[in-house]
Amino acid sequence: MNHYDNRLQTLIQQYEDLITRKNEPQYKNGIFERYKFPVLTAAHTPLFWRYDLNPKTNSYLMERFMINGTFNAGAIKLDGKYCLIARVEGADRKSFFAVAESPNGVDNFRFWDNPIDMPEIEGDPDANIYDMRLTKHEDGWIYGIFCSERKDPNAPKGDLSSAIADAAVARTKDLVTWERLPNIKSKSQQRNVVLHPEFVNGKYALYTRPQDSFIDAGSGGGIGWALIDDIKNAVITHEEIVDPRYYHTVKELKNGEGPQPIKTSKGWLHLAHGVRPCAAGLRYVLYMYMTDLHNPSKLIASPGGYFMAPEGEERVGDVSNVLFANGWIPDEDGTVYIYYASSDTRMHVAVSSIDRLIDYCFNTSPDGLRSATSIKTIRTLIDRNKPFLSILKTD
Ligand code: M1P
Repeated sequence: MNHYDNRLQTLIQQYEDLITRKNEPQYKNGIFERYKFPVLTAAHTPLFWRYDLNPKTNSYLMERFMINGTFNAGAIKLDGKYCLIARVEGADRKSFFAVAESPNGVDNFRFWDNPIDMPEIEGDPDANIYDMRLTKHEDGWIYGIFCSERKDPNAPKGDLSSAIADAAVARTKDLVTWERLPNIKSKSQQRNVVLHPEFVNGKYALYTRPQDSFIDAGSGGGIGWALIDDIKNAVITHEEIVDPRYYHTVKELKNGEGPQPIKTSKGWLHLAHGVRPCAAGLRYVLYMYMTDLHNPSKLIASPGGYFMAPEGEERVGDVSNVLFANGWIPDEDGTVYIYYASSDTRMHVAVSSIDRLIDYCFNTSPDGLRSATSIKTIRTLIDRNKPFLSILKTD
């Protein structure tokens, strides 16, 4: 076999081994089970996206389009398949969206043949698009709300970094063909905007994240809520804060809504990310909260601390010390597949259930904001455990 054929056989074998590798749950805290292997990495992207397979024009069989990472994926179950719309980032730093589907939600994710051809807005093209949240709305459409980034036209000469984040809207029925709607108009920059799946008072409702600049949430007080008259020309006129940021919490610096909330008999379940500053830079963790079933902007449970934080290899990547989630799938039997990205590099899955997540939200103490309140919480637990201590004895 010549060099080309040899390399091709190796690549095909490695690729199929990776895609078909069985994933395994890891049991730890009882709240969820993380799965051992990432569900999507750069190496999961099809060989025919990366290689020119013609031996005449690529005799060395080199990559012609390099992929840097696959992360921050929206998620939805469609026609019985677990679908992720991943943020695929090329070596050129540009992101685009692509669907990968799995028959069981935990492994065997395979990308569809073509990335999504997301329409641009005429006359105002995005420099970069990423982090789609998918909402199957009661109006019958599947909406994707994502960040549309462009260079700040008002940046001083020589400033090549200032950028503007807008919330972009597109809709589809099949994840293949997308209708792009105008970006959401807002007085501040917006990222991490999520469409609520139901009408509220006859209007579309958004979870928002007002921010002073591209990176800094600044005076934006946390995760907001806004009602929208017309999704085809969405304007945020009034925002109220649903889940505020606080000093010395996991969401001190900023927070952002994760996937579309899940409706349960006890209220709406929310997954979000919280960011705090530290000597190593920014630390992104996931946390949960719940809002009222009949008033989704009213906070009813706010468990303190993080729900998930980076562990092991999750800690390292392009932007290290980051967990970020914008996709989860509640199954018919109450199982919840939580898709999360680590360090802006790869996708993972953790599995829980609606019942366990509700239990977690209502039975984890809120952050008391002081060391003394944490001591009180643990002392209360120790006291309640006194009658049960004998069950921990091993002799
Ligand atoms: O690099 C970590 C994350 O930073 C941003 O998150 P936020 O909107 O909260 O600032 C986003 O760029 C996100 O994509 C990224 O994962």
